[in-house]
Amino acid sequence: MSSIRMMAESLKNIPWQDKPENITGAPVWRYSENPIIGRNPVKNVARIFNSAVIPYEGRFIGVFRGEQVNGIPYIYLGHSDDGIHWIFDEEKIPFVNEKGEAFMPRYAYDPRLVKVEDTYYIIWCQDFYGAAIGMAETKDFKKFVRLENPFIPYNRNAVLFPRKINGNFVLLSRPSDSGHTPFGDIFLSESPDMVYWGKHRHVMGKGNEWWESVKIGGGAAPIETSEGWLLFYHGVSGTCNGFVYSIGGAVLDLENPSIVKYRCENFLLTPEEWYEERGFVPNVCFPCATLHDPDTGRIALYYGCADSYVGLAFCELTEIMDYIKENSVLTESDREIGIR
Ligand code: BMA
Repeated sequence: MSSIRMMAESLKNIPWQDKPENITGAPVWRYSENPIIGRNPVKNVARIFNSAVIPYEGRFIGVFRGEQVNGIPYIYLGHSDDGIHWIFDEEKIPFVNEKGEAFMPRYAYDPRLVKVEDTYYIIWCQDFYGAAIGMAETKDFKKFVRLENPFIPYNRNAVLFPRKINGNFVLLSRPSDSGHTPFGDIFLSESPDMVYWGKHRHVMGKGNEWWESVKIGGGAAPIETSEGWLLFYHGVSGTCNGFVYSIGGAVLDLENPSIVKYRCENFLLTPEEWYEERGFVPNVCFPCATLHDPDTGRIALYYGCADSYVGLAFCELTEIMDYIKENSVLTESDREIGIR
């Protein structure tokens, strides 16, 4: 076992269960009481899934994809004492523009939530003449200021790094089409101010392995470690019955994160439990956030299940990094800095 350090604030109250004896394959195990969020969780919302959480003032706060009973997805705020039991606001997050006027997206889904310095950023997918990236910032989870469309369509799965790199904000995204995109690589973009984005680089292409052979997309905000940025992402394969979404793991270079240092050829988690295999869209494990604690190396991974539920899984930093390294297979485009 190596001893790898995680650069993050301590999180003593991270949700946790010890690893069961019977784990084979990747060292990632599900919370025994999954799913942690079931159907009809709040008034007028049929399903909550693909959602992100963060520690806040000694408790937890999250942004949740709520599929309304009219079928339109929106983002709702949730609060929790333990990261497992959640209470949701009945109203959608009330986004405003910089003048303080209401500025609601037509729809919003797959939110991520990342703190950089003293600001929390919410990033999601919305309609901007097609599927595109939406963004807002908040400092207090009371006022949510939307930033005007940062990218042209079509794009999804935007994931912000939790600190600036070489003075710039850094964001992963997955250029796409406006439908059930049958392709997709992860790219990276930089910005000095979260308004203007450029220096786009290719990070990772869809994999050679079956489970990620159609497309991939960023998942949880990368975790900074002494060996590089640990990224949980989703990989999609095509079957005669539709797409299957699994969770993969990679490690990106700390200062040049468009370079992939390690990429696990095996999935870390794939649909196996009833709440992953059965639901509105079967066979989906869709990672969106982690909670993590540098003192213990514990990582709690939040993932959407079958477009119907939220699941929680656990792993330990050194163990998961060792597994990714031992099973790493890199392609030429992984090793490149991603400029052509
Ligand atoms: C993707 C996104 C996700 C969803 C997945 C499976 O394209 O829309 O929100 O979980 O499909 O349906």
